[in-house]
Amino acid sequence: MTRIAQEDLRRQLQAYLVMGSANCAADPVYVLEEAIRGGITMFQYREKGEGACQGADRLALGKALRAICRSHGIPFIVNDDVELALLLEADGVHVGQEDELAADVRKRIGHLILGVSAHTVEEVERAIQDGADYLGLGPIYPTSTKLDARPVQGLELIRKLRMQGITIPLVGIGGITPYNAGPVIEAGADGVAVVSAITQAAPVSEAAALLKEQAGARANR
Ligand code: TZP
Ligand code: MG
Repeated sequence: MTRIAQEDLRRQLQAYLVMGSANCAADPVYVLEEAIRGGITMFQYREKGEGACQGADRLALGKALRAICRSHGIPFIVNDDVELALLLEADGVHVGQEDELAADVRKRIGHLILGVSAHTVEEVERAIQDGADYLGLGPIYPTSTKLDARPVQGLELIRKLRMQGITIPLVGIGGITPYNAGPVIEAGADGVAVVSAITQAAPVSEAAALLKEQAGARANR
């Protein structure tokens, strides 16, 4: 197997839902199904925070969400945990700067998709060298979902990277909604990753459809 082509990944990153049970008021299985019905293009299982499942429950929920993604052809990415990703036959893993080193993760996952969170040009360059397929940049806007998030960085880093000719697929995250997603794509991101804008929305499918419309319309120009 070979690594995913950048152009395929750019399309898949357009409307990226990131969540676990702690983010959902409703059943996470229902939330994911509705988000897919609305048009999300990629999913990350991020089972973290107060009230998150552990052990067998974490695995069981992962299996259920993985099966839904597989049946709809939506890439399934696991946050932080390489072992869980391999167990669930995930399409990839996403790690932050405080997690297992990206270069080590790349060795363990072979051709699978590797996403890395980065906050500076140096972190971006290192992640690329380490074998990242895409980078998550943020928080773009204020967020209350991730309590230990770095300071808000706005759109400057995305613009700067593109100005420097860095072409790796990029996704913005943090405080993004259908109403402020446009400028993230205009700055040079390939997509937007969201937690609460979809998991806390009613109806979920409509929020997902609006997000996809915003990210997709501009990305396809
Ligand atoms: N990484 C940076 S901000 C963030 C993560 C996981 C949380 C994003 O959540 P929301 O609800 O979309 O602001
Ligand atoms: Mg992490």
